[in-house]
Amino acid sequence: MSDPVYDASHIHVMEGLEAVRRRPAMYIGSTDSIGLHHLVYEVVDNSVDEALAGYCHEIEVILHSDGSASVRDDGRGIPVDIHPQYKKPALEIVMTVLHAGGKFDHESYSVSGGLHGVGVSVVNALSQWLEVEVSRDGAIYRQRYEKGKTATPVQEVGTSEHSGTMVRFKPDREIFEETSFSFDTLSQRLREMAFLNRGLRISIREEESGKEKAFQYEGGIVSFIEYLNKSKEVLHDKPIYFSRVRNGTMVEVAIQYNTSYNETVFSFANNINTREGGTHLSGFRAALTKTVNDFARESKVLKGEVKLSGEDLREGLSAIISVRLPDPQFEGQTKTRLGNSSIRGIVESLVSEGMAEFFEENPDVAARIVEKAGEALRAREAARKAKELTRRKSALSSAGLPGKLADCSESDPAACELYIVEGESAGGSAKQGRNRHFQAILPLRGKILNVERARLDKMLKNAEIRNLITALGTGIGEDFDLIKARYHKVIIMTDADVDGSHIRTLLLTFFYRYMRPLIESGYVFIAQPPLYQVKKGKSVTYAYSDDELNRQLQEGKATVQRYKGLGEMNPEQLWTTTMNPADRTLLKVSLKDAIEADGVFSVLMGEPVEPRRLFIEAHAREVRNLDV
Ligand code: 0RA
Repeated sequence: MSDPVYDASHIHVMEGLEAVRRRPAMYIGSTDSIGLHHLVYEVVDNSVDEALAGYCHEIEVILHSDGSASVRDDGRGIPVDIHPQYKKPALEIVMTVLHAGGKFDHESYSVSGGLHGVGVSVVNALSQWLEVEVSRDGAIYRQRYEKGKTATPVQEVGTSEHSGTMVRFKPDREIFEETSFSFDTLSQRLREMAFLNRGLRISIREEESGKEKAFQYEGGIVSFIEYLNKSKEVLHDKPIYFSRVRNGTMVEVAIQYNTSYNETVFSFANNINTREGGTHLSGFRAALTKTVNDFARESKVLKGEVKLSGEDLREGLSAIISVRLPDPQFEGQTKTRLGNSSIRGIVESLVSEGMAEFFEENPDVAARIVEKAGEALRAREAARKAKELTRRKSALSSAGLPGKLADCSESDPAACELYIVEGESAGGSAKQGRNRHFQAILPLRGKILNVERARLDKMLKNAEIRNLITALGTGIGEDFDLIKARYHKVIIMTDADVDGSHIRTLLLTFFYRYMRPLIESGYVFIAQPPLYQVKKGKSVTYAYSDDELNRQLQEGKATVQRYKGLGEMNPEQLWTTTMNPADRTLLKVSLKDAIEADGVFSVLMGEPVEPRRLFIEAHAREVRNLDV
């Protein structure tokens, strides 16, 4: 230890990791729950790199009861031989020197990085303790560190016929505001990793709860697309797939159109989800538009000189774009936009080639995509005209309210309520029973259009929808203006049967898709009409659930009438049970998570019947806590 060169480098090493502890956010983004989970991703990324090099086939993550997490892989194992420059085992260098985490041979195709890729030494620096176990060359080696500092030397502790690396660490409470790992958050990311790395098996287990999951997809990103489209009706059974390499950049693409009108596109660069897009995504879009237009022109599927726009091609598009490149530059607010400018051209050219080849071999699929995009083009054109028309109409007529609307006399929207009532007869009772000072009634005839399946142009042709839009006064979509809302309570009142719940879902879907701020502002409610009338002699009470009915029946002899619909109640009963603010119950519709809700609506309202039925069955008993 008298070698001064060694001592100098030793001091340098310690300074490096001290810097990480002083400013952790510089290395992992934050010290909240998000930063905490990055620790696991960082270690997993290193194992995934080993898989990309072709040596690792399985990664196992365990959340231990003591608050530590371990990541085990069956790769080559981190080398343990003495590093000539540092005169220490390579393992110790990898764990304690900043940015020494990568492979020493730089030609290797190391692709993780970017957001993470800071090196496993950063995880070490931010851990109360970290233990690593390497199986290599017939032996097992172990080393322990505390707050990034070597606690024990590399020791040979046994023999093994296998190779691999196991890293176990406990995040330091002095650094992190939050130190408990979320099984679900990690599962989500690990599943994504498994999709992006075909064949790689990644499992996760939580000791405390016994929960475990394993992900392995022989189809890679093709399986990813199938997963995204599982509750959708697809336009072509076999996803479009290709993978091509140029100038050290690999591009892998999977595309499958579905019959919905929404777009689901995920792009990745070196396994990092580039939520803000970037050059690879714009190259992909340019290529998609170009090849589909080329095919449309040459095959004459579309007549005349039609030019499909990128927007036309987005309807019903599900796609995964995964690129791997040597030196990714991440930009943007959350450092999730790929900035390398040379990638745009490479991706555009490779995707054009891949798509053209696929279209040549599958002209029927290409034709279906062109037809769908052609429909989108026509619908967009029609919607533009229809919107202009409704705009002009409302500008002309000053009153212009639908004839079916029984409006209230109060003019302050904050005090006004609009009841949307299923059926003309219930609508009639509601009109008579209401307090006309602040309660307005809009009866709806039968089922309104299924807005999830209908495009804007078709929707605007539907009289019930137009009445609803005019009555609310806000406009829709990008024209929506909350200030113009004529009522601050919009109450859906439907029968307590299957049709009623269907109409309620249709209305909620409409609000969610075209008037989302109305839900976000807490303006949308669901009325709770009683299910039963209970008569005991002269006294009449109502039961709003089976439990309530049973309770009331235990208290004495009674005759029970089951309400099959709102129409069976007279105006006064409707007022007493469902509309009188003094006694009624209203459920407020809330929007917990837009993405989750999006999924719920696709499941509920998309074409395929099976997933929809399952959802309704599973949630039918939870209507009282309905969260959209
Ligand atoms: C440096 C060099 C080699 C492998 C690794 C690091 C390596 C690192 C990690 C981190 C987690 N799992 C890992 N597996 C391997 C190549 C060693 C060789 O050439 O044999």
